[in-house]
Amino acid sequence: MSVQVFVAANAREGLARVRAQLGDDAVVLSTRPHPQGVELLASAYGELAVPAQGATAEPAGSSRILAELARLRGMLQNQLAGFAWGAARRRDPARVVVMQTLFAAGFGSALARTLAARLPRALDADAAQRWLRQVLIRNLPILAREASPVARGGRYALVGSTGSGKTTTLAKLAARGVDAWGASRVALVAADAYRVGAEAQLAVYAELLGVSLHVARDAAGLAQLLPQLADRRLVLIDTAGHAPSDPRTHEEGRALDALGVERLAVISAAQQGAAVEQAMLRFGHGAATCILTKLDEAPQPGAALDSLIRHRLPLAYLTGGQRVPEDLHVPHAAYLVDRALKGGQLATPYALQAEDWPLLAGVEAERAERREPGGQATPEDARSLKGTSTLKGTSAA
Ligand SMILES: Nc1nc2c(ncn2[C@@H]2O[C@H](COP(=O)(O)OP(=O)(O)OP(=O)(O)O)[C@@H](O)[C@H]2O)c(=O)[nH]1
Ligand SMILES: [Mg+2]
Repeated sequence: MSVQVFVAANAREGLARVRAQLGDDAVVLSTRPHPQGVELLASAYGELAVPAQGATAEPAGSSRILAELARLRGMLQNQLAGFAWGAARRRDPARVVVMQTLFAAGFGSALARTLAARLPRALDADAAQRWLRQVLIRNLPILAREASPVARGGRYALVGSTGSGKTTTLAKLAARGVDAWGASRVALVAADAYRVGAEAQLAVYAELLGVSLHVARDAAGLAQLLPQLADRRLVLIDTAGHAPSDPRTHEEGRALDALGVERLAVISAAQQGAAVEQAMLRFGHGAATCILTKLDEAPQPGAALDSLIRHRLPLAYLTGGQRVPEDLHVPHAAYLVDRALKGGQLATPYALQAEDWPLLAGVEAERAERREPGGQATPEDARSLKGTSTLKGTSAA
């Protein structure tokens, strides 16, 4: 039997990886917390039969005992997971409903656990769902309309991962800016010196909108250009997309800060949770506000909402399509939360199945066991819980 080790941020991701690599009928032998989240030992179903025909070599005595111990440990953990799951469902069905709803909608485990722990006691499942919806709505940071970049005016650079929708969104914002301030008071700056055709893409929009287009090859060029645009109420700067891990992301952020240019983080909602989180860490920190793009392509925008809630980065706009300028919207918390929770009803191979829950409960039980007396969070919890300690409308139950 060949056993493979999978390390993932949470049990759901781990299970998805196990299934993707070993097939839907893969068998999870054991789980345990890991500094990066959770470690799963799994094997393909067909490989469970031991040993293969014709195999004659007996494993050495000590390794056979170790292998047997590992097998027993896995069995025991799965049994305990089943008990923990059954107990949690009997003891606290509403909390389980909250966790299930959030996981199904793509929210992450740190927020799901925090909210489940703060659910007021004695609520039935329906009341728990209503409470959850209200808490999410209250905690989703939405920028006030009068504080939006177009309403306030200023100098803004759109920053974000490659292809997140920066240039298209810039054109949509420019159209709003023309409505608010007039074409002569709006300027576009092409500062994407990397991508072939980036400037030409922006030139098309500038011509359509009747606004001026300027080019800045680097920070020095931008520093020279900005004083010439002092009479413009809205200056929108298109930057090159980078992968969040690219070191240029930090350098460019610092250069923009030094020039007094505010950053608008453009983050696609149509990505898996880990990618949203990475983009939020790299482009969201230090940004004035955030724009979520590609909502029309996001079956489960819960991950993006989770990241906004934890990082408390105010959301200024949403985009839900490629049309300029139509597909730019002012966000409404209730709409977004309802849309995210609806995403949980989708049947996809990535959704947790009924038989996966005991496994998750096992990981949770083991995590709880390692907490300090008095309910202190584990180091992993502490790292991933950033921002959730200030959740509004919840108190530890
Ligand atoms: N479905 C959908 N597509 C979008 C949305 N916003 C942008 N796009 C599309 O996404 C693709 C990339 O958009 P760009 O605006 O060029 O993205 P970018 O971030 O400027 O890309 P780089 O400059 O290459 O980093 C284009 O095909 C856009 O039409 C949106 O809200 N929904
Ligand atoms: Mg671009």
